[in-house]
Amino acid sequence: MNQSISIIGVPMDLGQNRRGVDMGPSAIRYAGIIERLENLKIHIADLDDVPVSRPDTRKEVKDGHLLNLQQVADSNWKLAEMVDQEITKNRFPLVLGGDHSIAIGSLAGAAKHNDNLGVIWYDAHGDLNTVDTSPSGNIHGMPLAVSLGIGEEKLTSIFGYTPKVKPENIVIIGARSLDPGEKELIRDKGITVYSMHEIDRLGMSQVMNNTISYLREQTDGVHLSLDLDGLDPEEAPGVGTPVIGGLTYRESHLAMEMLAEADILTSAEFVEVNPILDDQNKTATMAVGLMGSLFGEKLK
Ligand code: HAR
Ligand code: MN
Ligand code: MN
Ligand code: MN
Repeated sequence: MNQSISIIGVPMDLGQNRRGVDMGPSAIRYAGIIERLENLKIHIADLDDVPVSRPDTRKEVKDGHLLNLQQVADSNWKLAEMVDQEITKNRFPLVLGGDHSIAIGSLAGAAKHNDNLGVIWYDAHGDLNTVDTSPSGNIHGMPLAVSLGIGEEKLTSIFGYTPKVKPENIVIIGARSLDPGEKELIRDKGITVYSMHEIDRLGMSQVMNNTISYLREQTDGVHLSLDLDGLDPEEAPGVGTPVIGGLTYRESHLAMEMLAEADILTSAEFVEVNPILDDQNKTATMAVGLMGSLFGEKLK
């Protein structure tokens, strides 16, 4: 893996309606991400956070059904520019959220550098809603659809091109809460999904072996988008939309170690850490542990 990492914080909480997830990047820094990676002899540059406007907590700003559309679009455009710049400088972008709407900008910046960018979407959710299928109007439930070029034009057109990814280059891991419209899109587009059902049947080791060998064949770079709500809320309670029956820390840790060994990633993001809903920064600490493994920490 690239041994120069640029950390980009995105204090975004406008893609959903629970406050506090904008403090995710601070919580992850406070939990020691910089020191943890520096111990691995990785060169770290901690860049400034992407500017995000403050929500008006007294009233909802809705564009039709979409919450905070313009502000989410503006921040994602800036994030795309930063991710693009870091990759151009041959540095690995590690993006810290913030709610999952920021994957729109991460993928827009990263996919510019690949014809066939692979995406590992590690999440309880599919984030494949559009303005028509979304039950909530929350953009954090839409970034994967947006990156496929489906949905609101102000989002799909970010960074001046669309689509960013192809459906056959996506692997979703950990899904257990999919809306009807998302299931339909998964079927229509033939997107690979390892839901909790397949993970229980095959085991994480087999799931990761399949994912890695498939993406290695199929793609020319891979972005990991890890939503902490993919983990079980008993272990990782600091998330805005917890879903029971999730992945354990042990399974996730194994997945990160296997990705480190496979050396296929070209960018990554860790999202949805909400310290207000957390228990003593446990979820941010877990995120830091996972990133340590992802970047090559070994037990022996
Ligand atoms: N599917 C629901 C919606 O679109 C909930 C999405 C929850 N989202 C996230 N992203 N935390 O994974 O509103
Ligand atoms: Mn904010
Ligand atoms: Mn998500
Ligand atoms: Mn999620």
